Amino acid sequence: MADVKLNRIGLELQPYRGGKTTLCAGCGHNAISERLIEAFFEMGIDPRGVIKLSGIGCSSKSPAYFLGAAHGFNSVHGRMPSVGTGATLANRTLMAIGVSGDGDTGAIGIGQFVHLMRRNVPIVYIIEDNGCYGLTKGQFSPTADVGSKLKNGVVNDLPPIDTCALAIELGASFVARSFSGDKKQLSAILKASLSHRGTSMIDVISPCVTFNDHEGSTKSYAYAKDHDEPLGEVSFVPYFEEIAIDYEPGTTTEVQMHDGSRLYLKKVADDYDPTDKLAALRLLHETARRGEFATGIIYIEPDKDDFTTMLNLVDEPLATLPLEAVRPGPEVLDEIMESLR
Ligand SMILES: Cc1ncc(C[n+]2csc(CCOP(=O)(O)OP(=O)(O)O)c2C)c(N)n1
Ligand code: SF4
Ligand SMILES: [Mg+2]
Repeated sequence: MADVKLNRIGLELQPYRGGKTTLCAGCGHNAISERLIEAFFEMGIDPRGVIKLSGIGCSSKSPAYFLGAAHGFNSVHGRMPSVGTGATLANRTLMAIGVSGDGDTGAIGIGQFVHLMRRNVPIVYIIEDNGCYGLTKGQFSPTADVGSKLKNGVVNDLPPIDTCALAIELGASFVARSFSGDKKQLSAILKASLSHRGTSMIDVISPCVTFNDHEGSTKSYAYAKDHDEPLGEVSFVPYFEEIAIDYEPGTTTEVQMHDGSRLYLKKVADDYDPTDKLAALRLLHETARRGEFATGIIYIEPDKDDFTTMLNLVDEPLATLPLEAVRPGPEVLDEIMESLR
């Protein structure tokens, strides 16, 4: 019998896989599921300690196709952030991963998205961004660019929402953009996001091959390939690996993650500092003005307190606290009332 490959916690790949995909062959969302399977397996994260969350859309169906052994909650359209916030507060030991679409996040769910970002809730929040409502046959979504064309020739004349700029502005502490066709970059970003404490917001350009992959679309494979401006190479070294990265001083930014992992961001043209909020926003505006999109880790604030820390939650999950601890009884209420006199 051939040797089965086990990861560092002794698990096979199988519990990291999910059901067979029902999405269209070639859909960018399938490639993202593949990268997630690899990232969780290689990071040695036990899927039984993970909760997958989503809203509604083709993208929101994809948690069914990875990490079959994890917990899952496929919520209502645009409502995944509040369900995710509740889950992470009720059980802070769970690792939360949310998958949404550009419609699910940018349209019906924008209010919920905004509050998730400003709270820095500990969750990896992925937007599978195809610039359209794939599940309902390809109408423009709020991330569609001005001038982008539908298959039937209709041109979008509304300005797009840049979810990365919004997330940075609002307080997310790890913000990245990638492309479903860039295996290496997406893998490194996903692994780094799994080491981050706080909100990791990752917008992944993920072409809809059925409704938005034609000429004139700015979310097609061809357009994404030609207009992707990587910020430089992203290398991630998890805390359990001892790899020395050789680099010329001044060419690479090293970021220490809170679990001891290290992130190396190789600079391209000019000195880009991913910890500088204003520089990150400027970069997003400048690239968008040129019709390009920057990919890589755009902003990172590794030491920012996450929502559970801000709330000073007890270590034991609220969900398993004994009744005496969560229902202190009338005498405690009387005492509080007395102290307020
Ligand atoms: C309350 C509500 N309104 C509208 C819909 C119809 N609907 C289903 S999916 C969807 C948009 C999905 O787009 P997106 O989030 O970008 O996901 P994609 O299918 O493109 O991956 C809409 C409008 C719905 N299911 N529920
Ligand atoms: S309709 Fe588009 S987004 Fe939905 S599964 Fe097919 S290719 Fe993917
Ligand atoms: Mg979409």
